[in-house]
Amino acid sequence: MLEQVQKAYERFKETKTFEFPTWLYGSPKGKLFKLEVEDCPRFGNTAYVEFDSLRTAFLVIDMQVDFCGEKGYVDVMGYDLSLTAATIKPIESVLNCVRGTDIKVIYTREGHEPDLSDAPFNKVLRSKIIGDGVGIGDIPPNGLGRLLVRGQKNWDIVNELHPIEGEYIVDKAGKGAFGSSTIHIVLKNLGVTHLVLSGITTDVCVHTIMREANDYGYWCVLLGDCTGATDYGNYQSSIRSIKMQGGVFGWVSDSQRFVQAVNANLKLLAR
Ligand code: C5J
Repeated sequence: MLEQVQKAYERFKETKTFEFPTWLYGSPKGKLFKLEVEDCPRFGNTAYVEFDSLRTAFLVIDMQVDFCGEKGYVDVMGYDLSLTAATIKPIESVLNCVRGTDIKVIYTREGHEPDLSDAPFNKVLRSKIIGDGVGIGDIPPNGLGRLLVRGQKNWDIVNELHPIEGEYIVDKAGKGAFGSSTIHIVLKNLGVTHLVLSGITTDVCVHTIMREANDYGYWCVLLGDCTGATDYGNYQSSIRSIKMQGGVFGWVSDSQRFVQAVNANLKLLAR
């Protein structure tokens, strides 16, 4: 391990690139491409992460009406929806770009069984208190359905970003995904090593999943304009914390740089 780290370190000094580690994963199966990332390894510096397209997944985390639409869970809690809804357009632009390449698209959805048998009591109670009597499992006045309950309209992914054939959906009851969903086996079966993350909310589900994936050794890049929190300060500190310690949870880039990298290298590859 340390010999390989030394070699990769020497290469990084020459290229400013976290190269795809063929010693670990074998030869590339798709096409290699590089993405510019922010402030790495020190604040103010730029670096690149190299991906193998066939081992890359674009993760769209919890882009459900409940987190960015009217009469959803976040709306009922009284937060400013524009902060989470602002992510829809940039995510749409990335989806339009990766569809038609060999990059996989994986969605997650947070939600509970109708009988709430998979919901922690304290989670449901706290939601009822912050929602002034309307919490998880309840229908808000003139609402679309029961908050955060599977199968309800408000639990669905927003229309603009709806999955299409060939894309994967992972359901989870918690904020993270690795503890209690099929995500890990799906990623393993697909041979994914590198994740490009998007979705809401930055400081809750996105950060939890990024931290879990990072601990399992996935190479994680969060697209900063494709994620939002219920509080702008929390968004900012979540982004900053990823970049501490030389990238303690991975890297940060944005939709424009990612789309540019994909378009320059992968367009027109058959799925
Ligand atoms: C929250 C999520 N914020 N998807 N869930 O409760 O981040």
